[in-house]
Amino acid sequence: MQGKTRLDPEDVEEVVREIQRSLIQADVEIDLVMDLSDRIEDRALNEEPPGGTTARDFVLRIVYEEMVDLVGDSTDLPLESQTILLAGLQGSGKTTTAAKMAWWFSKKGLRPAVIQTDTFRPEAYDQSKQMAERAEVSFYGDPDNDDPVEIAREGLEATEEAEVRIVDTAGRHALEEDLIDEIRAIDDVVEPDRSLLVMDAAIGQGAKDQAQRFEEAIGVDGVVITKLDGTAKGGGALTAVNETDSSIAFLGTGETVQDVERFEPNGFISRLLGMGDLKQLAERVERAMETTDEEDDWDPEDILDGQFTLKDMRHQMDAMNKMGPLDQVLDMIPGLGGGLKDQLPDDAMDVTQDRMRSFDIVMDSMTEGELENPRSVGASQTRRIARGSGQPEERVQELLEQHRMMERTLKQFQGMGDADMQRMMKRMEQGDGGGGMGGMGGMGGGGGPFG
Ligand SMILES: Nc1nc2c(ncn2[C@@H]2O[C@H](COP(=O)(O)OP(=O)(O)OP(=O)(O)O)[C@@H](O)[C@H]2O)c(=O)[nH]1
Ligand SMILES: [Mg+2]
Repeated sequence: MQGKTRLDPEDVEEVVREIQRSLIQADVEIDLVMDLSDRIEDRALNEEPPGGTTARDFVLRIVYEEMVDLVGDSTDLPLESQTILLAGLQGSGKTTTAAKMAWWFSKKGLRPAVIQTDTFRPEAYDQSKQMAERAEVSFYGDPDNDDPVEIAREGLEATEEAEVRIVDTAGRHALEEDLIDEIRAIDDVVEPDRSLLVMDAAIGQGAKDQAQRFEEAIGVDGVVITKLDGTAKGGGALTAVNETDSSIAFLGTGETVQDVERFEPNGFISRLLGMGDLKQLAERVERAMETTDEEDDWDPEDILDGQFTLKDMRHQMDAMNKMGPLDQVLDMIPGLGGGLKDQLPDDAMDVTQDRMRSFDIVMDSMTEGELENPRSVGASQTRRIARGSGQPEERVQELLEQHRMMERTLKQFQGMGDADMQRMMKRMEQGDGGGGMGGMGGMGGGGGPFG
């Protein structure tokens, strides 16, 4: 469609078919997919493109608007005192999500507490307590009490000083009547401001029944989709959103308490359609930068107008590490997700992380002057550094070569105006490979640590 100004039905049909394929692959329910494609087709063929818009832009906009309509906005979550009840199937990720959400609220400046009412699974108490510790939030549970309703009541009293109270419940199948009665009783005692249904991204067609029953029992205000770091795209959960007339609140993207994101339609849509997710990547970069040690006043901006030293490179490597496993980060880069990455051997990511660690060890054996001015490292210094760090000389050379490569990439960014930057991002987004790995130069050092 590129370059065309008029739409013909075959073009539209082809676009619609491609979207259908992506969505069905992402587990979106067929009915939802069909409704969506009808609407896209109808609008694309009957609406008048505004003057000056190309056919491609016009269709993209319709697709985007309809997708936003399908996935909805994120669940409204005011940053104020509130009680949140979590429900869901066994193993869907409730306990993990409780700690993650508590961590998230604490980062927003609120005092959270997790209340664990699972008396069903013996390990639940310890698991929950440990995760709350990791999230550095208050915790209430009572391993000696086997009445979840009583624990909930006592928990609310015990955590009175907390602002956001997150009540975790035992996993249950919505079709088991006694468990549904139990969560109803907890719901009555807790009187939550919102109840969230936690769902594994891999949930497929089962989502519908489950969602209906939980909706009847406690009323669902929002959905949390977990395990989006796996291969499942979470499209099944959209059925639950549709069924409960609710919205998505959070996304879980890993096992640690920080692996949580507030739902945001843009990123989720790109993920469903199999495009990279620039916005999310940007957020991760930002978060990683926030937690980077501030022991010396390192400013990433300096790199762009000054020298790029080994110290800068080390900071970049640290920041990359904090963003999470490299394969996850790569997944979010447009044009890489599912493409190039899949061609890498399975252990390629581990190897590169090992490599980054060994670079770190090498740098520990370098002098301040060498770190500031890596070009001063000659053959004799290389030998000394290798001996000092217990690494082979080739590793030291590799590090220096890596640094030169990153420096070269960064040179290209220097003097680049905002407009150029945006153009480059756009090109990456369109996935024509123009950016690809090289595009990472800005944050990771083009092609850099990935070998
Ligand atoms: N990779 C990944 N694993 C997750 C995520 N969320 C949870 N898990 C894992 O999934 C498993 C189940 O998570 P839990 O939080 O215990 O699930 P639950 O719903 O509390 O389980 P029950 O209390 O037994 O019903 C654990 O091994 C978690 O580490 C996620 O977003 N990504
Ligand atoms: Mg649990």
